[in-house]
Amino acid sequence: MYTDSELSKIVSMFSTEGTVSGIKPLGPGFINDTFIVSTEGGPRYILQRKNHNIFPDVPGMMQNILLVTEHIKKKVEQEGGDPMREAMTVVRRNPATLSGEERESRAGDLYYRDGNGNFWAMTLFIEGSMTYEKADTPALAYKGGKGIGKFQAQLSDFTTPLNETIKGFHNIRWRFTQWDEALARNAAGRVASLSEEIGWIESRRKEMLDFWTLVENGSIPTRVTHNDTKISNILFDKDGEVLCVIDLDTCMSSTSLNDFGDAIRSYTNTGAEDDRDLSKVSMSMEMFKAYTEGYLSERKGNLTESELGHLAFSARYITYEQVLRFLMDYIDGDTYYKTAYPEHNLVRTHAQYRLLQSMEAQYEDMVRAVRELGI
Ligand code: GN1
Ligand code: MG
Repeated sequence: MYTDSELSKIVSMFSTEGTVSGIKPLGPGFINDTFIVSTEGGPRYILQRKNHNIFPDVPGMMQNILLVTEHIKKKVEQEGGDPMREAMTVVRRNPATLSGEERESRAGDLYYRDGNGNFWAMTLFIEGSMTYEKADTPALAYKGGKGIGKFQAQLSDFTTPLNETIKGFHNIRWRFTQWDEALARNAAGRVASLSEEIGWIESRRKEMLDFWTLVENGSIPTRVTHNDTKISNILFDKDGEVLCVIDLDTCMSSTSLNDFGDAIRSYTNTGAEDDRDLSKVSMSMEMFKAYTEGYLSERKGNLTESELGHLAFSARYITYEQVLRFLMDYIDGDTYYKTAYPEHNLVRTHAQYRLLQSMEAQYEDMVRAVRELGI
């Protein structure tokens, strides 16, 4: 925990306008710590402690975010939009606070490293914006889908190679390597009590690897994607229109299917990601259709046959991967995700598994819906 005066000092490292009048925690992120900074006579800002245990190369990550946001801003300008509202703005360091070493280093003015070794970064807060934890109407799911479709379109001609901020993030082959190691390590001594849950993962190992082989052999293309498209990572305006996509920490080269699948995992869930009441958890076909329609309204003509043909499967893939990641973290003793109580990762595992089962049960309908909407 940081005291108010420590946080004020951190804020003073950045090029802010006005006089800082408050720094308050914001949002339920699982990885980073986020604060909103208010000023008198200036705008509001978002300050984040970037979790460097999870993102080993924060400078590389900040470089990605700068490049991507600058590219999107250019696109927004060309379309006559407002680049300050329809893209995130990275706030650089206050030049007067930069040491010679920071000045020389890669992306050195995009973050501040404090005395505890923690990395901090700042962006502008977009006034009049809001986020949702849940998509309550198909209209919102449609707009969310359109927002991610537009984001992918804006980045479709982005060619600068991006740093891989988390190794093998949605690469299930790499996830299985980590999984096998976690089982062998049995760090928290929980493996013996989890034979049923481990069976859920093992029984689907082959079909998931078969899918990923198509990415590895180039049948499914790789593009610049967001990779963490849950609804809370989108800013909407007061009328429910998408302003921009936020949380660009995992923006890198991957398949467009991962963005689609992760969004479906989030938008269509009738329950919460960590619902204890499994009877509330299922995939809403209505939300699936709405999101897909919004997404395809922006991307239809730009996806390959193989992408279109695997959209429905990608929802199963990412939800399966999420079951694996929550369970693996539980097996590891809860070292990755923030947890609110001791069994939290196990509860998340069960809730996401129920969602996966619901997708599997409705799979034929999902495939049919994509086909109809994709024509
Ligand atoms: C994390 O950072 P946040 O809270 O938006 C995670 C995602 C998971 C998600 C589950 C870098 O997202 O991959 O899908 O939690 N991000 C990272 O809610 O691991
Ligand atoms: Mg994130």
